[in-house]
Amino acid sequence: MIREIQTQPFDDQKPGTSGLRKRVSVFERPNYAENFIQSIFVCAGTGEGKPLVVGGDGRYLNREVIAKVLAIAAGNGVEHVLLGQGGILSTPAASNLIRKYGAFGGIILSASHNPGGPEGDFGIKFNSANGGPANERLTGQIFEFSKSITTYRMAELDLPDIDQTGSFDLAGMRLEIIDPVADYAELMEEIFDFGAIRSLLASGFSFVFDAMHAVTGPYALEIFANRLGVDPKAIRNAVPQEDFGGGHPDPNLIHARWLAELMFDDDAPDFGAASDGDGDRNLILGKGIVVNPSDSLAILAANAHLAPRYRGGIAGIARSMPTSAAADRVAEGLGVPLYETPTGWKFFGNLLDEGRVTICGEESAGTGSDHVREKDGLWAILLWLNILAERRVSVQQIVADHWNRFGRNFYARHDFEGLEAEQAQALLIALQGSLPELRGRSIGGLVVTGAESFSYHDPVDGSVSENQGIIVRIDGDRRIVYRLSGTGTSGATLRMYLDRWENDALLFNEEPGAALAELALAGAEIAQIEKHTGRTVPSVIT
Ligand code: VG1
Ligand code: CO
Repeated sequence: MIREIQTQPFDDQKPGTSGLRKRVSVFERPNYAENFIQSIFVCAGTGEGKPLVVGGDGRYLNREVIAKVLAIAAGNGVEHVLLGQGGILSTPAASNLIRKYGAFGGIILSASHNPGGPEGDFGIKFNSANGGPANERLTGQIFEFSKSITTYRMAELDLPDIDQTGSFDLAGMRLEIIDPVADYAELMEEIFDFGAIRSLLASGFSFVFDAMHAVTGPYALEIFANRLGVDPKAIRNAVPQEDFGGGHPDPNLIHARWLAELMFDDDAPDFGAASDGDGDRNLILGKGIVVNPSDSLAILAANAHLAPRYRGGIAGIARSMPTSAAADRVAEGLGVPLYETPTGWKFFGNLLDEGRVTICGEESAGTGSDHVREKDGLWAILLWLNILAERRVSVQQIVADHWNRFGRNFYARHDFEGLEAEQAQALLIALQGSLPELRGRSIGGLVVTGAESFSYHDPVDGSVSENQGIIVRIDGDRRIVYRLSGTGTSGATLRMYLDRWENDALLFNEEPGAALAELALAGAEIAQIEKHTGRTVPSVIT
C-alpha cells in the first residue's frame, strides 16, 4: 500500500560540495530525510524501469535511511533497486554499479570524511546515470523543490534481512541485494596488471593499508589479501563501524597518525596507504615520505601509461582550482590539455563523459580516472602499486625523479575551522572588495601579480559557476587561494591554499612549512584573517 504523507518543508536542504550533509540529529528530525529523498525522485525521475543503486558507508543511520529510501522509491514507482549487502557500497563502487547496470542513478548515504555515530554527521548524495555526482542544475532543482514540498509517497514494505544477498519482490519493486565488492574488484582487475602487482608484493615489498574502520575494509581484504596475496594482518581497521571507531575517517596526517608514524620508523614498510569514510580518497606514503596529494595526482598522470588501461596514453588531466599546479606541468610535458575546475567531483563529469580528460584529482586526497565518475581511493593505491611494480624503485625515488623532471610544487592547505558563518562571509566580502587594488602591491616582499574570483565556464554544457574561490597570484610561480568549505555541518571553515613552484633541485628537500612560511604570512595579511576571525594560526594544516 502506498501512502501519501503530509510534510512541512525545511529551508536548509541545499546540497554542498558533495551532497546534503548534516548532523545526525538533524537527519533524525521527523520527515527530514524523507523530504529530501522525495525531492530527489521528483527532480531526477524514477527511471522508467531502469535500476536505482543504493548503498552507503555503513555509518550510524545508514540502515534506517536505506529503509526510507526503499519505501519512498517504491512509493514513487521505482521498479528495480540494486542494494549493497548490509547496506554497504563505497562511493566509487556505487558509481561503477550505476554505469555497469545502466541505472538511472544512485543514492549514496555518506558524509565521507566527516565523523560518524549519534553525535556525528550523516549525508545523502544523488548520482546521475553517468555514475557521477548530480550536476549543479539538478542539485539546484532538488533544493528548490525541497523548499516547498508538502507530501511524500511511501510504500509499506516488508523488508527482507539486508545482510543476505538475493532478489525480492517488494510491492511491485524488485530489490536485488548484491555483493558490494565483486563488481568493483573485477573492474580493478581489468584496469591493472594484478600479476605484476602480485609479484611485487611477493618480492619482499612490504605493504600496509588503513581502512579507518570505514567502508573500504571489505574491498581491501578482497583485493589486497584475496586477489593480491597481501597478509590480511596488513589491512588494518578493516571492519566498518557505525562510528568509525570514534575517529574521523579522514586519511591525513592527523587522523591517520599511527600510519604516518609507522612510515617513519626504522623498519617502516615500503608502502602505506589509507582511504576515507566512503572510499573515494587516498593517502599515499612510502618509507620516510608522505606523498602530497597534489604531487600524487601529477605522478599518477605522468606514469599512468605503466598500467594496462592507460597504456595508449591519457587524453587530458583535470584538477580542481585549489589543487597545486604540479599536474599542469605534466599535462604540458605530455602535450595534453589541463582543465581547472571548481572544487568537487561533480565538475569533472562532463569532461570525463566527453573523453576530454582521463585523470582527475583534487588536493584533498582525491584522484580518479574515466573508469568511474567519482574519485577512487583504492584505484589510486592500485595505480601506485602498478607503477611501483613496473619501475621497481622506492616511493621516495619516484617522487624525487618527478621533481627533478618537473620541478617541485610546495603545497599546503591551512584550514580555519569552527568560524562563525558571518565572520567568514565578512572576510570573503572584504577580500573580494580589495581585489582591484591588490595587483602590484608588495606584501612582505612578495609582489601580487593578479587577483581574481574564480568562475568556471563548463566547456561541454556551457554552464557557468561563479564565486568558486579567490585566487591571488604572486610573482615567481606562487599562488594563494581562499574559499569556504562546502562539506562542514557547523559554523564555517575557511580554507587557504598555498602553492609555490620551485625548480632549483638544491631546494627540493626543504621542509614544506618552511618553504611556504613567507607565503602563509602574506596570505594571512591579504585576507586579514586575524582581524576578521581572531585566529593567528590555522586549526589544521594538510
Ligand atoms: C572537501 C574537499 C573537496 C572534496 C569534498 C568532498 O570539500 O575540499 O576537494 O571534493 O570535500 O570529498 P570542501 O567544500 O569542504 O572543501 V569527500 O571524500 O568528503 O566526499
Ligand atoms: Co569521501
